[in-house]
Amino acid sequence: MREFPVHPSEYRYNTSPVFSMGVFPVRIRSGMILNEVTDELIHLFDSARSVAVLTGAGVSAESGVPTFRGGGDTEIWTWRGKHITELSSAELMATDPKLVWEWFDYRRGMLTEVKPNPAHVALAQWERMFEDFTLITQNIDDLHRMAGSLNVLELHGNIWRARCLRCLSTFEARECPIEQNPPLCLACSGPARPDVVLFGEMLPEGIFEKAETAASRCDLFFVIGTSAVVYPAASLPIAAKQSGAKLIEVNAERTDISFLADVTLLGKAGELLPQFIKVRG
Ligand code: BJW
Ligand code: ZN
Repeated sequence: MREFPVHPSEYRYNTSPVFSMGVFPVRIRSGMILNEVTDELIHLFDSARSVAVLTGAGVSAESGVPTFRGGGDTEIWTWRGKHITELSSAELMATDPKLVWEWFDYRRGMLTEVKPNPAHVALAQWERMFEDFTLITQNIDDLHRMAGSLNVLELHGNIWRARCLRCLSTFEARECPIEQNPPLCLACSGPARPDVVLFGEMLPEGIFEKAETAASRCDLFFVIGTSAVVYPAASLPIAAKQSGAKLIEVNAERTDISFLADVTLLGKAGELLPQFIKVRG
């Protein structure tokens, strides 16, 4: 196990109310960086009453899904020399919706071969271990559900759904490649778009509020495989921490949120998450 100082707060013991009330009878120092799940962390996990998790592209990296901004030794999405902020943008949707469909068709093609990895599987198991458990994801790839997670708050939508631009109804659209660009709504035959949240667009109504409530209510919040630069998703670990939750980050490298985490677990999510539920020695 490697452990080294990263932040002055590491030298102080955390004295948050949650700790002093004795909910977690273990002492985790703020700002620790670890590269394996220690007995203390397992104890913290086992003692939690309410757990919330925010995942990002890194959780699917070991399934072979490229990330958006890299990190670890993962690939980054590239397509026709254009940047993600241009391709997945409200602006392109308004000016060239056919191109946006081509971009998502390409993405869907890659995803048809992809399966959940041990990180997704572990999170599906966690859901069954806690009475109060909320899985919030920025990912649109559906891999959490494929792994068996039952309740998933998809902040940025789902790549396998389409949304009608005329009547706004959403429907499952799994054909790949798409037969018609744009695909037509099953209810009103209007043109549909991918049911995902592009840059500059609002998140689906109610979903973020549910995520925020879970973040403010939980006593343990995990932020896993995200660079934590895209808002409002990146505000959730901050809200959790402000409400007194312990914050555990799991990432291949340090991120913008590491300074706030009680513990940053550096490594691959697929190797680290199963360690929380491994058979106790
Ligand atoms: C591993 C690993 C392994 C690798 N194990 N780890 C406040 C402040 C500043 C800006 C804003 C703000 N509020 C709003 C904004 C604007 C904007 C924004 O945040 N911009 C920032 C980039 C500056 N936000 C929005 O536009 C949002 N809408 C909004 O706020 O509406 C209100 C509004 C409307 C209009 C005007 C103003 C306000 C919407 C954001 C939607 C984001 N959509 C995307 C695309 C979805 C569709 C698609 O897939 O194409 O969502 S962008 C892209 O980034 C995608 C992701 O979900 C999202 C987050 O990325 P993520 O998951 O963090 O991935 P990476 O690649 O960045 O990180 C991977 C991490 O994994 C790395 O850290 C690696 O180290 C790690 N890793 N392998 C563990 N094996
Ligand atoms: Zn319609």
